[in-house]
Amino acid sequence: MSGLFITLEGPEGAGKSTNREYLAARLREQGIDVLLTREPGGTPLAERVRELLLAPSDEPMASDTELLLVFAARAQHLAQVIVPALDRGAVVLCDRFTDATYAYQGGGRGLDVERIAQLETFVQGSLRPDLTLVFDLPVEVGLSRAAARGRLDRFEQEGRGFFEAVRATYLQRAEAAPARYRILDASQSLEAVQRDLDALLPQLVELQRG
Ligand code: Z5A
Repeated sequence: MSGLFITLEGPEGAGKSTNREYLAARLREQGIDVLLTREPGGTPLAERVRELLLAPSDEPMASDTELLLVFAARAQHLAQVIVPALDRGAVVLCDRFTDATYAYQGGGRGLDVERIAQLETFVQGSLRPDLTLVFDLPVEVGLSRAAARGRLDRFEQEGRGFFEAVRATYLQRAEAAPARYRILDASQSLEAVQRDLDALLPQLVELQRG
């Protein structure tokens, strides 16, 4: 695979969706082929799995069911979208990927990290992101941004402790493998976050050109 796989991560309301468009536009200005996608989702079938995962329901979803659905959607997304794009040499910008599984199902739900790692290898083989941008911000700031948008999804209905664990997991993973992660201060104004992304751009272009 000759492309570059970049993932965007962070807790609720961190600005990933807003900034992925910005980053894609900056990279395209450099003549780079960019594929913008997201998880859970990214293909029609995986988007249907996303609906199952996000819709509040009277029937509680077992944590193992949630974990397996996340990886089922990922297997489809990899086969249909991510791997072909990397094979043609594109930059794949993916809004959430397996770090989110470690953060939400591992940190938030308390599932065994070893089981997540086994599924990661089963579904992805040796494929891992080349670079992960973590949009970090205090939990209360992210939750208030998410709440301002209106109706809450199944994850957003969790309590504050869940999101503190999610945030802590992202930061621990970034600390454990600093070469793969860049932490951005997402509590700043949008203009300031985008200035930080601009500062990263030469590095991303260089990584892509190899
Ligand atoms: N999930 C999982 O459990 N396991 C997994 O393996 C995967 C995912 C892959 C996906 O939902 C859910 O799936 C997610 C984890 C779980 N949990 N939830 N919920 P999603 O993709 O819809 O949710 P999200 O990723 O958290 O999206 P989000 O809440 O929309 O956050 P965001 O994309 O980071 O933020 P945004 O939409 O760009 O911005 C939120 C609002 O803040 C918006 O009104 C912006 O205009 C505003 N904003 C953005 N940046 C700023 C700044 N800098 N200042 C002020 N206001 C800002």
